[in-house]
Amino acid sequence: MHELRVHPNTPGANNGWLRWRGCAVMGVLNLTPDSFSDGGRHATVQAAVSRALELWAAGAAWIDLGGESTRPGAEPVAAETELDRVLPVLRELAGREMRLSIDTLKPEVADAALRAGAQLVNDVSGLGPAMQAVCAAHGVPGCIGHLQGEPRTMQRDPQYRDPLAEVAAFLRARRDAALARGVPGVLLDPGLGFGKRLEHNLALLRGVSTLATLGPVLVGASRKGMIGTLGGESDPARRDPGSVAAHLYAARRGAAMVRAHDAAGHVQALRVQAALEDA
Ligand code: HH2
Repeated sequence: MHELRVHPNTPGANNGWLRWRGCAVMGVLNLTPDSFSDGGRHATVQAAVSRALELWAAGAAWIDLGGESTRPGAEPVAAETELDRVLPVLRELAGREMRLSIDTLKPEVADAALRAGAQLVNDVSGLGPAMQAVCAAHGVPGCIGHLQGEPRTMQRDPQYRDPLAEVAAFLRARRDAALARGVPGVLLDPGLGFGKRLEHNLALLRGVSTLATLGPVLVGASRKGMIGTLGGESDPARRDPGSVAAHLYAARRGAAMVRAHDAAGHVQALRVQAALEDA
């Protein structure tokens, strides 16, 4: 059983807690022109809303909306640009009994998105003090992602002595700081591909059970370079089967949630795996 303390108004919450069995799916909804696998796919509010409804109907536990690509080499965008992409969609989705997450590095974007109806902050740069303050003020949980460096340059020469130990120490320290500051709950994400070479990503995936001793773990391998390398597929949009394989592995090691573009495929695969393990 996994649990996350959330705002009491979050759909499905019981006395301010979400509890779930097995591994849940966070569906990706990129509202960017340049995301590495689905940039420009949801360019109108109508297209984005209908994709969100599709992800939710497929069984996603959260819909993760993002207005800035964090792919390796991506240039940062202004907060206003990000908000122009995200807010109209959030406003359409708010009040529909869906759980909505805002994927952003910027506290001001998170703040505006939470006002517009999001109930979780997903920060791949680690939920630092300013982001913790936003989460605490709104009474919402945050996802703490580990990132070495910054998106523009993070894949140039990442270095670790012991990736699992270093990422675990970071996540533990940030978890403690966030909870002490009044953030109600946290998800812990090793940040696959965020300043990591293949060997680092593999060490972290193999170490999910260690990370899971620290709290609910979210794993995001969907369509990333490691899937392309391991699976021999250069087109990111064709990496869903390999993404499912990596995420099933993480789920067996205790991941509480996986972040996926193909939410329907992941929900189906996780259901079959759970049924086989229960049998
Ligand atoms: N990966 C991406 C974006 N957000 N959030 C979490 N918590 N964990 C991840 O691994 C993660 C994330 C990158 O994927 P995507 O959103 O598809 O691409 P882009 O950054 O190009 O928009």
